[in-house]
Amino acid sequence: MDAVLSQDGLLQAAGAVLRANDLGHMMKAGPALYPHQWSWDAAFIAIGLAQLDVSRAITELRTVLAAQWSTGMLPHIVFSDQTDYFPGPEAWRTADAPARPAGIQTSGICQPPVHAIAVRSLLDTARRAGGAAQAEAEEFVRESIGRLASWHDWLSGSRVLDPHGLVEIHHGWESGMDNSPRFDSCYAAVHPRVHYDLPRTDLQHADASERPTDTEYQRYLWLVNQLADVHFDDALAARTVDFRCGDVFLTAVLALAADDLAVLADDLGDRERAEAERARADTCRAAVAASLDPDTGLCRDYDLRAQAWIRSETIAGFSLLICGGPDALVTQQRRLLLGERWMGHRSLRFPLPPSVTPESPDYRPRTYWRGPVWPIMNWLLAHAALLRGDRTLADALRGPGLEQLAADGHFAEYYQPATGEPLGSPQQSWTAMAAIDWLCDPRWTVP
Ligand code: 2M8
Repeated sequence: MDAVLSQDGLLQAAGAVLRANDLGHMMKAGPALYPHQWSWDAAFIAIGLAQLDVSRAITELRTVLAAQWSTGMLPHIVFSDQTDYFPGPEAWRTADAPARPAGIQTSGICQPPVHAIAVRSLLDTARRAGGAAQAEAEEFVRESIGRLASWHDWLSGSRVLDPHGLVEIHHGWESGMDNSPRFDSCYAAVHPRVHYDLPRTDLQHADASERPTDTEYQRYLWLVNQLADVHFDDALAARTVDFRCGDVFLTAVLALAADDLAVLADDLGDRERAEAERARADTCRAAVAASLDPDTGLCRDYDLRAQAWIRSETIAGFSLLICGGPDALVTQQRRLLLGERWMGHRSLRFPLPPSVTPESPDYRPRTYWRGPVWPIMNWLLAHAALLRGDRTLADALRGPGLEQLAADGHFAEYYQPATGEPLGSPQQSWTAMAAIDWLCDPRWTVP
């Protein structure tokens, strides 16, 4: 499909992607490369899915929430019965973890907490539709608020050990931005003492130049095994695992999600929970603002093993534009994002932010989270801008974001910034969701 799609054509094609990836109770993140349910993908997908079918969107979130661990953690993968993905359930050894959910196969780590954002968005969409959809969504909010609250409590309680108040991660996969240069220094300290067989199923579906290397996968597996050895116990993991990073982006997402959970709690008349979530959002936001690098103007992650701030020029540096913060800092970040190192870079096919600035020595325009443009990031930045009332920035992301998707119709996982070449998994569910939400939700076009 190479002709530029009309908006109607784009919407039809995006709906077809989700129908094709649908396993009934969960959406595959991608048709071949990702045959299971990923946690933050599912939350994003539910936002777009609600525009088409509120009941199906609720099912998606129910599947995520049903896999919650007794600690409160939502695992990063809920496995389907498909077998062609590595590392699959046996590599995770979660059967030995006391906190795992009964009867459901999951991984043992988390991903960014987009879920309350999804539930609130779904509720808004259902209320616009009214009738049975609204009643079902309101019932779902009552049903899910406890699980969402314990998810957030777990993140703040068990994962904020970092003195700077950032949520701590124990694997790059927890960040969602697996091989981003954000984590190069943390991974440099990960020294596998075992050499693993790597059935790289991913390389059957994407070119090796677009994926992490074998050396990176050896480290990924080593960390999985270190965590499995302590049965994914958070306190033990913090003492033993080689990788400990205060994740500024995940912290910003938690702030945004806590704001939304506060709104949902208010809606149910649960003032205590609403106040707890607002306090959490404030704490997270303050930590994100405090991470700002005065030289680059970007937010920073913190390497807990080396006890050092990490300097890298990645899209996660714009975390203040995700969660909001002091006006002067938000204005400064906004200027930077629209400027010539990022959305205004001379090399870009579409004026959209690459995952790493092309000015960085770490920039790899075809390689996964090391350079390509990710439509889901464009959607998230646009969503956050709109919440802040910054329609100009939201439009600057949505307009070219839709053009990029209409130009090839592949709904790629990511795109080469300079050429617009679709990369990674085609027909990626969350990319389709971005198109659907941008085209269907009236908030994008009605002031
Ligand atoms: C990518 O991550 C998985 C591992 O979790 C992989 O490469 O196999 C990341 O982009 C992650 O953020 C995403 O949730 C997942 C599925 O889309 O793919």
